[in-house]
Amino acid sequence: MILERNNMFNIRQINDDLERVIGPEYVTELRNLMRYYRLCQSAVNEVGTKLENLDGEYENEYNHNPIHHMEQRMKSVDSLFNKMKKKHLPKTIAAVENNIFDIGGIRVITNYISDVYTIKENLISQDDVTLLKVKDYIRDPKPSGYRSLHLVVKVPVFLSTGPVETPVEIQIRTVGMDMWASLEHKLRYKTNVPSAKVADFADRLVDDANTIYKVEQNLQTIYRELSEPGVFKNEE
Ligand code: 0O2
Repeated sequence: MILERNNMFNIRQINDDLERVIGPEYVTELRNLMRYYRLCQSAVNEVGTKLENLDGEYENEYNHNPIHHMEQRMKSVDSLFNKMKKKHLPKTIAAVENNIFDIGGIRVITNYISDVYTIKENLISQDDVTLLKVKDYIRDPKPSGYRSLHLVVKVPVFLSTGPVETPVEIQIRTVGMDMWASLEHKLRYKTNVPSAKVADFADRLVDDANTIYKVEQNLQTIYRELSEPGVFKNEE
């Protein structure tokens, strides 16, 4: 399993971006936001390690890797403040802590559909993991065709002053769902085509997402029939 670290914590970059967005005069707010970014980075590392351990355990016990690969990322300062603007929030640490839970994010790409739920159940059953939010876009896909299971969890980050419960967003989806999402994202945002033109293709994109889902269901059925019992605990 490969762990990719994208757009991770770069202290100077984050500091410069925060100064640019909220202004250097707000020294206390800057320091608090920097501290929060650091906490979120640590929380992402904690959850990443938990997921690596789970994958290793399944490999040992069942000769099966639920996780194909993982990507960790920190939300850019621009993306954070765009989201805050959309939600009409002030540029303060309190507003960030109370409303934004995806500064630290992990995307877990699984081999099979059922692995998505295996990962979820095994992770949230751990004593130091608190589940804050679940959005199941696999059982209930978005109108775009997007499928993924989104969780927000809190884990303790241990500082000299004691543990600080810190949120991490986890997006869990299969290889096929991820392939569709990354290409659809590029089609939607990265082409210079007007969005009305992209909208003409919406039905085809939904059809493609459904086709990929059916293929993944078939592959899972074949794999289940070929593999030893216990591999898929959370059948779809
Ligand atoms: P980035 O920079 O990747 O983080 P919230 O207010 O936090 O509860 P949120 O985050 O606005 O809700 O909404 P949602 O839809 O639960 O999750 C947003 C993320 O899901 C997006 O991140 C995408 O990564 C992904 N996503 C949601 N819908 C689609 C879709 O139709 N197509 C694709 N390709 N991805 C989708 P961002 O916003 O891009 O930011």
